[in-house]
Order: sequence, then C-alpha cells, then structure tokens
Amino acid sequence: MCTICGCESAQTHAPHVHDHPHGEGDHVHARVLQLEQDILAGNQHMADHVRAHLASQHTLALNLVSSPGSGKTTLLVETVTRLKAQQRPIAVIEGDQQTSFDAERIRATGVQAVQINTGKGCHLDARMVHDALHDLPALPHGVLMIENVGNLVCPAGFDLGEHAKVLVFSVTEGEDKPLKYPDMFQAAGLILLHKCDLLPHVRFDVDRALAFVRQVNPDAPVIQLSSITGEGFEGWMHWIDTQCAAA
Ligand SMILES: Nc1nc2c(ncn2[C@@H]2O[C@H](COP(=O)(O)OP(=O)(O)OP(=O)(O)O)[C@@H](O)[C@H]2O)c(=O)[nH]1
Ligand SMILES: [Mg+2]
Repeated sequence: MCTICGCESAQTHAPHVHDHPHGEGDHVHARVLQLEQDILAGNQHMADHVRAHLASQHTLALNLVSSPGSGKTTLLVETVTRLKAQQRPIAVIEGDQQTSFDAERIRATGVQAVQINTGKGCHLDARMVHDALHDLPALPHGVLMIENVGNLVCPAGFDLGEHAKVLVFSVTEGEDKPLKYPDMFQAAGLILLHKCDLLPHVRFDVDRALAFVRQVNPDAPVIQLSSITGEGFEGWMHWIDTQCAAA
C-alpha cells in the first residue's frame, strides 16, 4: 500500500471514515496513521540495509524519478553506454507498473537490467530493490541505476537506499512543476533539465523554471541536457564521477 496516495488500499481514504458512528472515525484514523508509520518505518529499515550493503561494495546508487515519459530510459541508455565504455561496473533496476520494455532497452546495450512490475503500485520500495539486487552481480566501485515508476508524487516519500534521487524534468512538462510538486523537487540531489534540444520548439521559459526550482530547492545542482544531441552529458558524467569517488 502507498502511504501517500493510498493506492491498493481504499481504507486509507478519509471519505470512508465519515460512514462510521461518532468516535469510530477517530479510531480508524489512528489505525490508518499507525499503519502508515509502520510501513514507512519498515521501508526505512530495509533502505538502511540496502544502503549499508551498497556502501560495503563502494557502489553508487542513483534513483531516477520523474513524471512519465520525461526520458528516463533514453537518458539511462545513453548513460550506461558511456559508463560501460569507461569499464565501470554497472547495472539497472527498472520500475514500471507493467511491461519489460525498459529493461529490454537497457539490455540491448549489453548492461544487465532487472525489471520490476509494481502492478497497481505507484512507486518502488526498498524491499523491491533489495530483492532485485539478488538477481544482479556485485558492482564494486560501480554504479546501480534505479529507474522509478513515472510519478512526481509518491516516489518522493520512499527511500530506496540510494545515495541520491536524480530528478529528470523535461522541457515539455511546463515551468510550473517545481511549485506544483515541491516534495519531489525538494527530495532531489540533482535535477536534470531534459530534452533541451526541444527548447526552440516548445513554450518553456528556462529562467522561470530555474527560479521555481530554486524556490523549493536552493541547493541541488541543475544540469541542462539532451539525450538526443548529447548536450550536457559531460556535466552529468562528471557529476556521476564525483559521486562515485565519494561512495
Ligand atoms: N527530443 C527529445 N526527446 C527525448 C529525449 N529523451 C527522450 N525523448 C523521447 O521521450 C519519449 C519518452 O522517453 P522514455 O525514455 O521512454 O521516457 P521515460 O521517462 O523512461 O518513460 P516512462 O518509463 O514511461 O516513465 C520517447 O519518445 C523518447 O524518444 C530528449 O533528450 N530529447
Ligand atoms: Mg522508462
């Protein structure tokens, strides 16, 4: 169950509580709150375990989050191809509600990928990442890329044991997304302004978008890039290098 949007569990939705006799609503609320706290505590425990395991191997884990179709898989295909050429150990965990399309796109580059299908679920959780790691080789001094389910809300609240959330924000989404979905933008350690090759063709004011980003997250670096032209990849690969050195 998602503790943020309540998908897969209608019991978390407040309107049901109004059907109960006086006093019982409070009791239901308390139980729901307790359940949410237990789920998040369980996830945090598992995320800490994943993080410790990855740290023992000096493996950098990045959690790519975004709205659907912002270009995460295209970006990953380009990124893992470059990391592979540097002889860096690398693997990918792909999260989608359905299909193995994205894992197949990664495997076509010769890089190992595990596909997780969340069904009705709207995000990956740490248990899913933990279990997927059993199907991947160890990546000493390497990089584990995790592509989360396309969703700008719930993945913000779930630690997967990653070193950083990387938010892919494409110029086709409109400048206002940082203010509409502040939790996700606040949670990001890096923001990639993606599909910049489209800037001459779409109505998107980069300065306005960056000002909105700064309102909710003054610290995260922002890199403008395109997976089609390769613009900005130098900065992105350099950022990964510095994170690897820290890991
Ligand atoms: N112009 C342009 N198009 C891009 C770029 N990156 C990806 N696309 C296109 O954007 C669309 C979605 O790309 P995906 O990589 O599947 O996006 P995604 O975020 O992985 O999508 P989901 O996994 O479904 O959330 C495809 O048509 C890509 O060709 C880019 O840098 N520039
Ligand atoms: Mg994808």
